[in-house]
Amino acid sequence: MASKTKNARFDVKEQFEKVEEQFQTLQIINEEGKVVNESAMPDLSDEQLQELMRRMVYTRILDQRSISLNRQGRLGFYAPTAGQEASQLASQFALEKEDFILPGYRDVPQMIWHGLPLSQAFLWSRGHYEGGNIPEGVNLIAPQIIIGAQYIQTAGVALGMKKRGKQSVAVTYTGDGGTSQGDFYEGINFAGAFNAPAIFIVQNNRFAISTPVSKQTAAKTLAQKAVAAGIPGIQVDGMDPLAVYVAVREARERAVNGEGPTLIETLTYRYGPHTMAGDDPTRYRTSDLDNEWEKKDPLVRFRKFLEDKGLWDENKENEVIEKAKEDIKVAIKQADDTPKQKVTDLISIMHEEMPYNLKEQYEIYKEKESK
Ligand SMILES: Cc1ncc(C[n+]2csc(CCOP(=O)(O)OP(=O)(O)O)c2C)c(N)n1
Repeated sequence: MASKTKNARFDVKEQFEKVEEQFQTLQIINEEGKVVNESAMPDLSDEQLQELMRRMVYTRILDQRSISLNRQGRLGFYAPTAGQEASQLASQFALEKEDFILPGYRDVPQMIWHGLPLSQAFLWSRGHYEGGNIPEGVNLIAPQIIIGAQYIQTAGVALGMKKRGKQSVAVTYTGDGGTSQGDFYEGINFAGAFNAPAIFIVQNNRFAISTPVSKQTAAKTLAQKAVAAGIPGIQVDGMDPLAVYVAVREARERAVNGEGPTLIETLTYRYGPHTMAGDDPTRYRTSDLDNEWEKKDPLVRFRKFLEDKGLWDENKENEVIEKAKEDIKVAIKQADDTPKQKVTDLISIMHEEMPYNLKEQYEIYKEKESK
């Protein structure tokens, strides 16, 4: 009897380990920009490859300028993005305009490339209602600050798309810390149960503010959390834009073909602080770890890959840098020129039809504002 129990325990462990071991990291181009997985190469034209690089360079400049603008007091909340460009931009690049993005606070770049004007991104950072007043036809909502909460909303949006017979997907992002939230599990489970066309992306940048992922969970990968929800999960090198693109593109194809949701973990790193509110990364990250991830820089590796193909050079890079700087200058001026917000503005964009209790408040503020 005793030996049977022993064997049974051993079997459980073995079965579990087999599942964990299946989550290998998908990589297509390595740190040197060399293709290591030819068979997984996405079908992208030269122009598309260049466009992806352009967006990554542009976004790195936007990050640098946003940090300066924040320090000058010209922006409010800002969560730095350098290091996460492949994870953020290649995932958005794999989507179509009709797909719906439910972002977290660090996902402003995806919003911009999905159609949000830069001036509105700046206004969102300032807490101005116009920042959350998403233009008609741009399929996204303002970023969620409550970590993991947008996973639930995404399951709902995806189910709504399915019920309306749309050929589109709902996509959301959270960080490694977000995967410890109850909302994360509820969202992926619900989407799995209802076979909803959702893509759940976990940008594992190794830290939830100062908490390392090793203290966040006993799980070896975050992708394996998909198993409990009965949906496919994949871990990709989040510093490799092509690996991210392929994983999201294939998840999208499966979703619109009625094959349900996917969980994608991108292994990435944020080079800057958590936000500009004052955390000091040197207190929770070693310079050795920073150096290790600097070598994986998505811009450096993609630049090498494109240069080897004769698709990128210094002139092209400088053109993008100048364009980004110019756009930012114009957009921050537009944000500055936007009239100060009134309480009535905020109330009037909240609902399609204003509920009676808000109508009362609206009238009170309208009266005050007219004085
Ligand atoms: C439900 C909830 N709990 C706590 C917080 C405070 N908080 C803000 S960001 C953050 C860390 C999030 O880390 P992660 O999910 O890894 O995302 P990252 O910031 O690294 O992109 C925490 C705990 C929050 N916003 N929401």
